[in-house]
Amino acid sequence: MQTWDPVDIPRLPGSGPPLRLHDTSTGEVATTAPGPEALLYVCGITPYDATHLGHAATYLAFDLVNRYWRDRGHDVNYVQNVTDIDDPLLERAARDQDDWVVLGMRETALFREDMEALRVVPPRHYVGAVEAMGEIAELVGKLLAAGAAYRVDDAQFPDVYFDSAVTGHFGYESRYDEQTMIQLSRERGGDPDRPGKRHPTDALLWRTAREGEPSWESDLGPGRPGWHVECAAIALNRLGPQIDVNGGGSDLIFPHHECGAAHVEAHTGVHPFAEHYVHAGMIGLDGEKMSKSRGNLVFVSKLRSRGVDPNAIRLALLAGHYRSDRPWTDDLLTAAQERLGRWRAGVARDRGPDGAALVAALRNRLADDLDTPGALAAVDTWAAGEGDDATAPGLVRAAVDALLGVAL
Ligand code: 5CA
Ligand code: ZN
Repeated sequence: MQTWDPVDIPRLPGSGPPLRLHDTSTGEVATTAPGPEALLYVCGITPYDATHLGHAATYLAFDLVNRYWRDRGHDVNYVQNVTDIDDPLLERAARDQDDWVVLGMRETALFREDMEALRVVPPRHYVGAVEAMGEIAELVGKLLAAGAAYRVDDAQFPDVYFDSAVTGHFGYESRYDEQTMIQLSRERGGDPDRPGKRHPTDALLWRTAREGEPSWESDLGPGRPGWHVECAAIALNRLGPQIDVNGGGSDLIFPHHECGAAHVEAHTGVHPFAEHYVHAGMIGLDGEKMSKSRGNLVFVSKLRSRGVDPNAIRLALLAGHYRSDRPWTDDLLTAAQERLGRWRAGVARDRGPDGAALVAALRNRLADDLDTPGALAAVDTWAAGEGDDATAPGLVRAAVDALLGVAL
């Protein structure tokens, strides 16, 4: 798929400490240790509605990972999918008497615009499920052939399921107990109660064609893929059997990332699929998670159309720590606009406090599990301070741009 336009990233002198990130599978903050090429997979949108501030917050968190690794000199191979065929898309299209293809294309186009406006560095590979259909079906075929998958005993719809027991590690990523896993898969698109499955947590890999639903020809027979195997195939085929970071919002911890990792591991035999499973907290509105299904949304595009500076949206979302569930409020945006003004005034001066010290402080805060509240406070202090460093305003402008993605 076409991605969005790249962003210029200023080069800064020197570099900071290695990036430390929280890993859901251990519950600890640990040092990332990518090779010259850092491998990053972040789950993309299901394009049935516009980008809301929850999506934006999650993609901004991983944009900081991308930017920090680049600042450390890594070549970041960043892959993101688009779930351009799945039940929610079909349901929305049916509700609105829309064509699911047109709906998906329209919302993906709007997402690209939003990401570009927010100065998010685009992925190297931006891949839709539909365009990856062949490779997804191929992975399902291989899992079947290897005995890691099976068809349910259903004469009409012999759908293919993954046998979650085969890796011997199922549950390691989320660390949830079985009852929690079953409950979450029921809530998040799974079908733990379907008769004929070996285990309630076994995930759908290939859904045989149903009347009135889109389907694709394959060696498995006509059908369409389950959700997790889409990301498993897209990540595996572009990044290989082991990646540095697998990311998304915390609602993807289970079943999505648990199952996706298990699919890849069952195929490759390499464990763990990701060195770090990194999850962003949920942005809420009026006490509830912001979600398309609840409809309590604030859209990035709506704010943009009201003339809100996307740099202020960025700062508003980065004011909280990426892992904390936090509400969106109008006050947050007002505070971010004021902060942006103070920072702009700070870099418009002829001189200011020590610029190199601020760059070091910014890097240290970000390296510590993306401590953006600390990073923003460091810039606040610099902007409010007085000093004689004539190179500081230019350096601080470049550092805030390169590391935080905020254009002053
Ligand atoms: N297409 C799948 C992933 S393969 C999907 O979850 N799409 S989505 O459109 O529902 O969500 C896109 C990303 O935004 C996911 O990482 C999800 O965890 C994140 N997300 C959704 N709602 C929120 C929210 N309220 N706050 C923070 N992140 C959110
Ligand atoms: Zn995904």
